[in-house]
Amino acid sequence: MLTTGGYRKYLGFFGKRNAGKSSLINRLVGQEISIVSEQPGTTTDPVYKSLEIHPIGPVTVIDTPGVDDAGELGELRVERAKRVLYKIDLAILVVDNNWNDYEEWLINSFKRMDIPFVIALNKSDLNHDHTDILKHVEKFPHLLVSAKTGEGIEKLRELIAKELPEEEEIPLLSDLVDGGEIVLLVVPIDLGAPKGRLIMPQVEAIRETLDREAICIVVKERELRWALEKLKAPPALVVADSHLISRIAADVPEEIPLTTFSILEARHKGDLFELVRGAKAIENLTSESKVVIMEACSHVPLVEDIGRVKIPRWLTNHVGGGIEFEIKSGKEFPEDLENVDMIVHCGGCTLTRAMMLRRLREAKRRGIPISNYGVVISYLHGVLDRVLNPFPEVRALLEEANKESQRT
Ligand SMILES: Nc1nc2c(ncn2[C@@H]2O[C@H](COP(=O)(O)OP(=O)(O)OP(=O)(O)O)[C@@H](O)[C@H]2O)c(=O)[nH]1
Ligand SMILES: [Mg+2]
Repeated sequence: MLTTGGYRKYLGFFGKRNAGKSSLINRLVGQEISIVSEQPGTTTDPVYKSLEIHPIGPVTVIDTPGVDDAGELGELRVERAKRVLYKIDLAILVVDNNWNDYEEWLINSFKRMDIPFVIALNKSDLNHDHTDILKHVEKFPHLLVSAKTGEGIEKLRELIAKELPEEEEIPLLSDLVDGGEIVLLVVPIDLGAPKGRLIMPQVEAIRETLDREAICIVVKERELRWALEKLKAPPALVVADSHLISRIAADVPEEIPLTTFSILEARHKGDLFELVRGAKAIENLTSESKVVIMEACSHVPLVEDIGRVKIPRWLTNHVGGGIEFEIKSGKEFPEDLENVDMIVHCGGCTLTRAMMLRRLREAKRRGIPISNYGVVISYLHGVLDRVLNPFPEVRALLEEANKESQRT
């Protein structure tokens, strides 16, 4: 569905200075991408390199500057390491011949942030006595390697491939309909619509319906009622544009499953459950709150731009004024998110699923509730429950979370 680039994995290499992180990376990828020297502190800034490693697939390896020992946990370096931690899918902890607070700190960070990791005990050619270190690492995936001789490198590649989390592929809608059923798409052709074409989620929805051997009918909102009257069988699913959702919800009989393109995208590209949970934070917003509107691309804002104008207006009306809004655009996840009470993210049409999940994870790690345009719009229009009806698994998770929060 997506190009493999969408599933590019980020691997971060950590460890003390001189442990051999850069050497190991070069050996692992078979290229000299990072400078190696016997001088501790050779790598001073994270080094990024994207490439393909068999059998892992497309990856970006990140070499990080090492830290000498626990006493030298310079704040800057810790900050830098953390910044890398936010990005990665898996960590490789490179250990030379000693183990102390720094390794413990890293392991605890990986665990706390839910980052899978492997431990490479490097410089096996030097025949260090590893008895003591093995005690610390035996519970975790680990192996002996030598960046110098290449010993264990093939096994390390295999171990990384094994420990990397599986990328789940979630369809846009093909799991919601059966062959022969009708999917009715409601597509507005207004000033916001691009000239002469449909937008990606609409095209994808048509394509998935066809792949499913179901029947796709596309109408504008004005023809919706007419189409429903003309159909002999009710549609198995109606998908509408978010910003028309309250009007369309009134036109579509309650028993017909209805959702929005944004909700489908939120599930396909991100984590619908987390985004819905994030939307509940709206109830805690006050006139003192700060909300960040996050756009993944820097498009030229439209006059009635959904993220810059409409959502701030609706949220302000809902809370009764005073909210401070800040727009942040670009592919990098912003660092300065002090005192932010909520993030409302765009649909992420230019992002891959992996990128979107990483952004959700970053917000979560900072304890900031995050939702997206589509979910927030449905919430503010009072139709969120209805547009979530087609997703019983998400509703079940929400109920579970609700019970959990009542218990505590
Ligand atoms: N004998 C032996 N030496 C190694 C091995 N791996 C790295 N070295 C040596 O260890 C030294 C440090 O290697 P680097 O790869 O620069 O270490 P680093 O962890 O990237 O160090 P910083 O960038 O300073 O944090 C160099 O002199 C390497 O040649 C190994 O497997 N065996
Ligand atoms: Mg280095």
